[in-house]
Amino acid sequence: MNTIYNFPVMTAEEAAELVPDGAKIALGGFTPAGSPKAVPEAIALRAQELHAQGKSYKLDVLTGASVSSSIDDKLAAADAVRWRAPYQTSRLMRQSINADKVEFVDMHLSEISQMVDYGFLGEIDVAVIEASAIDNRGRVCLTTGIGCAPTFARRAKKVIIELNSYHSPRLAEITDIAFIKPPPNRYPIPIYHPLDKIGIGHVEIPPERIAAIVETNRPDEVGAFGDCGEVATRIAANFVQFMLNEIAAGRVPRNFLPLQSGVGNINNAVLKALGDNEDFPAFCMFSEVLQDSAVELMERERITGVSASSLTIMPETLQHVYNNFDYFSHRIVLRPQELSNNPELVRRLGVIALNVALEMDIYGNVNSTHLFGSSIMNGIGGSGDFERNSYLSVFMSPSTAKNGAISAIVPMCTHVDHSEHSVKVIVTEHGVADLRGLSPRSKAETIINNCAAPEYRDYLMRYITSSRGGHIGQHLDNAFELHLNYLKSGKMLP
Ligand code: 0RQ
Repeated sequence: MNTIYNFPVMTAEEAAELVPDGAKIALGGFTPAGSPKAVPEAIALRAQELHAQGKSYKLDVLTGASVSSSIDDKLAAADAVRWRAPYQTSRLMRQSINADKVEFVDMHLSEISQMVDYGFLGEIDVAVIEASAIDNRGRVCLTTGIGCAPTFARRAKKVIIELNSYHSPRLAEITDIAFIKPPPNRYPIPIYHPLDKIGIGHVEIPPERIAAIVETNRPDEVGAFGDCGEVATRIAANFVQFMLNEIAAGRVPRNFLPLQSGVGNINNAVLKALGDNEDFPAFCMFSEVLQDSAVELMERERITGVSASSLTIMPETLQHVYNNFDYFSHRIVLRPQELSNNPELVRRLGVIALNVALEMDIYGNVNSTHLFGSSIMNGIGGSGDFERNSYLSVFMSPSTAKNGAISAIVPMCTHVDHSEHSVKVIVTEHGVADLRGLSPRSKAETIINNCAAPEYRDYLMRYITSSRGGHIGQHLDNAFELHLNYLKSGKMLP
């Protein structure tokens, strides 16, 4: 058998055989960035072969965040998953979860490492992590997504390493790995600026636990964003104007505050709009994902630096970063998600949190995860880590979905991820609802008048004026009338 520094080198298929039926596996990476690829694919194939022979084969799969959609797609298609946590973005995995074929646990991403450390999630049998380099003492440089890989590598009984020569080992220069001690010995985290580093650039794995090295050469599966679209551009313009007003009023410092931005077309449009508006100060980011638009804005010095858990950027953008590493290495820090999403840091650094909602109600509660109360979309991801603890928590959404047949603003959310107590600002293409200091009744009027689609405003206003009163006006008999209408007729308004 080939070896690298005495560690056995295997094919992905051979390594997959180290993962027995019923095992709990933990995959490194964060989003498609840095997620292992060859071994999970080989596991999916092996599951199909074993099932064809009438044998059982199902795993519990823990990750840091989402992984490449194709990985979750393949594992779901192979019916290889019994339990999955904490976040996913795959169409097939979502279908399996909603068909009750996979037990899914939707969790705050900042909590995964400590849940593993405290033993709340049981033992990890095998960790699979992607690395750009390894040495004879088991010191491993990770690639583009840090996520929970350091914790998984530390806690798993066996570790399989995908050694991916596609990536630059210089990534270690921007990687900052540190562990937080468990209570009662947990001290404040000494990060005072998003670019402060407090750890080391590699993960240390006891050599005897490295069960296999699988050599690969594969880019991350990060797809391109489409054109932002008119609605996202209008949402972004509304947000930028709101922030400029906040700065002018002295409620946000002139040099701005660190920004967290979720992933997707709307967030992309906001970053572009902030970057293009010369009235807006250059700013830094304390976020979980660094996406393509931030790279360009760093080069234009509109973004001064980014702390994140992953470089979720397209292969050509990543090559550009590698080719200009001396420039970017001073401007990017990649951390474990326990630090990138840490509530203590989010509160102390004064992060402005910018996330997207599926549905918002007139009293300011937000649903990011479950359609019609039941079907999961992706999961809460990191949105709760930031939103609950931020200086200003902002939720954005188009005012309608499905060509206007659905209003994103409803009397009562069918599922609540972010409550009215934490949500401060709502933005749609129609305007901004600033909810700070407003009573429930005033919140409802502001959200309806400023943010709801015009064709839904009368219905929503009637809902509050005809309610039975109390502190929060509700009708328990028709709070979900719009949803029921849609399920019956394909339209919320008759
Ligand atoms: O349906 O796919 O059939 O067209 O839901 O909607 O508008 O494309 O959603 O891609 O912007 O994601 C909240 C899911 C938004 C995401 C969510 C239908 C709509 C469409 C998807 P189709 P969009 P986006 C950073 C922080 C939680 C995690 C998070 C998310 C489909 O932002 O997962 O914030 N957030 N993480 O037509 C019924 C409604 C609907 C609706 C939309 N009200 N009712 N259907 N749709 N609104 C990332 C990490 O944590 C890593």
